[in-house]
Amino acid sequence: MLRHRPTRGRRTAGLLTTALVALSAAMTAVAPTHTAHADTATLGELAEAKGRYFGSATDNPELSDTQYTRILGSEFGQITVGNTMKWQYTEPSRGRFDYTAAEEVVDLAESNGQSVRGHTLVWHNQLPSWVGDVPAGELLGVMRDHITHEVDHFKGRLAHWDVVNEAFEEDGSRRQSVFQQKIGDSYIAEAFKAARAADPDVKLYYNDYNIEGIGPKSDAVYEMVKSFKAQGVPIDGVGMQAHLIAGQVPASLQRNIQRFADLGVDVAITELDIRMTLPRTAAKDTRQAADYGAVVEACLAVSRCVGITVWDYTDKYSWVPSVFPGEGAALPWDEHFAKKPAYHAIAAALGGGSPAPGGDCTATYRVTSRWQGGFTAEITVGNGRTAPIDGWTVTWTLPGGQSISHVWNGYLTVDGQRVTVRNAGYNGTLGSNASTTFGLQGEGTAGTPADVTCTPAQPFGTPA
Ligand code: 9MR
Repeated sequence: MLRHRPTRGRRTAGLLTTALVALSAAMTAVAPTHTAHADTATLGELAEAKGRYFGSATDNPELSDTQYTRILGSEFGQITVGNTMKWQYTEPSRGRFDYTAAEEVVDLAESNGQSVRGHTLVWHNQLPSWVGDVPAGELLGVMRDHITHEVDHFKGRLAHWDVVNEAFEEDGSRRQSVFQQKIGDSYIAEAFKAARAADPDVKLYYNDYNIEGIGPKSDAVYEMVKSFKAQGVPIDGVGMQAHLIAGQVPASLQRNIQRFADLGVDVAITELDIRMTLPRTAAKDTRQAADYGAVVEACLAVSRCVGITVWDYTDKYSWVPSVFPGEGAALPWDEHFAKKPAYHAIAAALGGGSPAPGGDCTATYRVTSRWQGGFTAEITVGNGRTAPIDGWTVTWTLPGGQSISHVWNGYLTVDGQRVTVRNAGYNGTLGSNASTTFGLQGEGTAGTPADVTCTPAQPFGTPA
C-alpha cells in the first residue's frame, strides 16, 4: 500500500517531525505549478502544432520491447527506418529483393498513424559485398535497378527518402565510394533521377553528417544542391543528421539551414542525438538539454525546416556507446525510459508550456540500490537557466506495484499513483546551473518512472 504521509529530510529529522501535520495541510493547499502542454501533449503533437513533425528512428530488434514500442507509438509523429531499408537488407544478392524487415517497421508506423522516412538507397556502408564486385560498366544500371525496385516497392507509403547518404568527406571532396570510383561524379544526380522516376510524390533528400554548421563539407553539399536546382535534378531536401556533442552545437546551424532553404529545398534534422562523456551528471544533462532546445529552435526559425528526428529516442538503444567508447547518454529518454531534461527542453522549445518564471527546473531519477522487494533512488534537481529557482516540486507517476516508504531532503505527498516531492527548507534555492538531490526508499520492484517532471515553485512557507 502507498503511504500517504509526508516524510522528512534526514539531516533535519528531529526538527521537522513536529511540523509534519502542518506541512501536509499546507501542501494540499498549494497547488503545484504546471507547465500546461508539456505535461500532456506529445512531442509529435507539439511539433505538428508548429507545422513540423517530431520523429524517432527505430530498428527491428527493439520492436519486441513493449515498453519501448508504447512510447515509440505514442510520442512521435514520424518514424525513420534505422537499418532495414539499407541495401544489405533489401538486395542481399543481385536481383533478389527482400523487404520483410523494412515492412515490419512501416506497418507499425502506419498502424500508429506516423509518417515514414526511408533510409537509405545509396550508401557506401551496409552495402553487400557483391556490389563492390560489379564491373564499372554495369554499376550505374545496378544502382538504378536497386533504386527503382525499392522506391517502387514502397511507393505511396513513405513521405521522404534519403536517396544518397554521406557522399562527401570533411574537406568537401567526394568520398571515394564504389559508386564514386566506378560511375563518377554523376552518380548522385543519376540516383535522384531514378528515384523520381519511380515515385513522383515522395520527397527526395541528400543526407549527411557534419553538415549542420557552415564549413567545407556543408559548402560542398550546398554547391551540389545549387547545381542540381540549376540543372533540374530532382532534389527536394537536405537531411542534416546532427550527431552532435553536448556543448558543441554549431553556432551557424540556423544560418546554414536558412541558406539551404534559400536554394529552394526543404531541410530536415534527420538523426539527432547529442552525446556526452559518461557518466551523466546533472550539469551535463543541463548542457545537453539546452543544446536540444537550441537545435529545435534553429529548425523552427526556418519555415522550410520541416521536422526533426532523433536517432532513436532512448539511451537503451542508442548507437553511440558502441562506436564512441566512454560516450553516450545522447537521447531524450534514459535507458530506463525516464524522460531526461533534454525531453523537457525539446517540449518547451516546441511551445509545450513555458518554463515558469524563476528558472527551468530539471529532475533526473536514478536507482541507487535494489534488493528483493525494495530499492533506493536519488533524484537530482537542477536549474538549467540563468535566473535562480526559489523552490521546486518534482512529480511522477508511481510505476505499478511500487510504493514509497521514505523520502529524505524533501517532502513527500502521494495521491493515488501521483507522487509529489517538494524541497526541504534548506535546498529549495538553486542558483544558475546549480543542482541538489533528494533520496527515497521504496517498496516493490525498482523501475524508473517515465514522467519525472520538475517545476519551479514558491519556497515552502511563502504565501502562494
Ligand atoms: O544506427 C545504425 C546502426 O545500427 C548501424 O550499425 C550503423 C552502421 O553503420 O548505422 C547506424 O545508422 C547510421 C545511419 O544509417 C547513417 N548515419 C549515421 C548513423 C549512425 O552510425
